[in-house]
Amino acid sequence: MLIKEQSSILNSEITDKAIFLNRRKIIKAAAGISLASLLPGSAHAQTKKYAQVPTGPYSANLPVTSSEDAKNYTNYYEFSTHKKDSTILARPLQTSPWAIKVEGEAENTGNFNLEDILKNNPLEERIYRFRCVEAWSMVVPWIGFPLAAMLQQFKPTSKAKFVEFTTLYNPEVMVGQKSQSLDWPYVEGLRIDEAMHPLAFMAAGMYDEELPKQNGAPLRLVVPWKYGFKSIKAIVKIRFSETMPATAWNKMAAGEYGFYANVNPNVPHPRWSQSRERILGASIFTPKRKTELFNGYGEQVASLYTGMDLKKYF
Ligand SMILES: Nc1nc2c(c(=O)[nH]1)N[C@H]1C(S)=C(S)[C@@H](COP(=O)(O)O)O[C@H]1N2
Ligand SMILES: [Mo]
Repeated sequence: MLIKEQSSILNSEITDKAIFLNRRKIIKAAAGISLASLLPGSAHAQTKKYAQVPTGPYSANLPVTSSEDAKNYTNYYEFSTHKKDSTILARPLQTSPWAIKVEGEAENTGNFNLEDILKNNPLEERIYRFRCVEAWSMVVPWIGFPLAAMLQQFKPTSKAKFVEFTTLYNPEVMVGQKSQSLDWPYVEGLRIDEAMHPLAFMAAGMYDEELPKQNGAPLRLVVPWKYGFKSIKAIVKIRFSETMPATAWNKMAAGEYGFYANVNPNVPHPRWSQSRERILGASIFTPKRKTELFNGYGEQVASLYTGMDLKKYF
């Protein structure tokens, strides 16, 4: 009984925090406008680059993770397998200019400057839950645009059944690529209907600022209903294909990292039960959170997997 009461108190507190956050965003944006119009040019640098970006749909009803935690606890094997190291190791990475090569089953293929892609896709903020397969989770206010909007600009043909994404390969800078931790370059993929789902997102920023290098600058994928390893960083290539792409973690250990990788508390990973998650930044006294099927986005995405055995297609 006591436990039940406690969890209902927690829920109301969580909702209040979410409302508080949205209010704060509006107040902050209003403050940004009035300050910018009153102060001389030098003061503009004080305003965060993406402070005015409007908040889009699907905001998570959970407290947002502190930006310091999200920036300094990263998985980026191109630099290091240690979560705190990439913050410094990624600094030499040149993220501008940046081009993305589009290949395969599409009419509009070739090289695209990131600048042009950003011009063609209005930015919005998406406050999403994020769940790593290692059983920790966070809530991140991403800045970016729907993946579908960009993919449609490349005019995929009817043969495009999958989309493959590739990270930069440059072992001189990405020093982790000198080790064989993964088969480089990092590759991820989605079925075309997953890629076109309105929740699938391309992030160029977070916490109102440009994406930090260690979080995948200048452009990364965010697929909030799937384990974090699907959300590939520093994308240089997009390929539309008729067949399922071979993805980096799946090639490494197919029995551990499936192509679908939908968050699912009922399908344990060999080394991690997936039933609960540690909330990044929470005190050691905070109980672990119950993991939700599709990371809480079931209402939006479950229909993509109708008739599929999620234990088989994990
Ligand atoms: N290119 C690349 N993308 C990657 C990874 C990586 O090592 N290399 N790690 C993945 C994993 S396992 C997770 S959990 C998320 C972590 O994102 P974050 O470091 O911004 O929290 O990035 C994913 N994208
Ligand atoms: Mo992860």
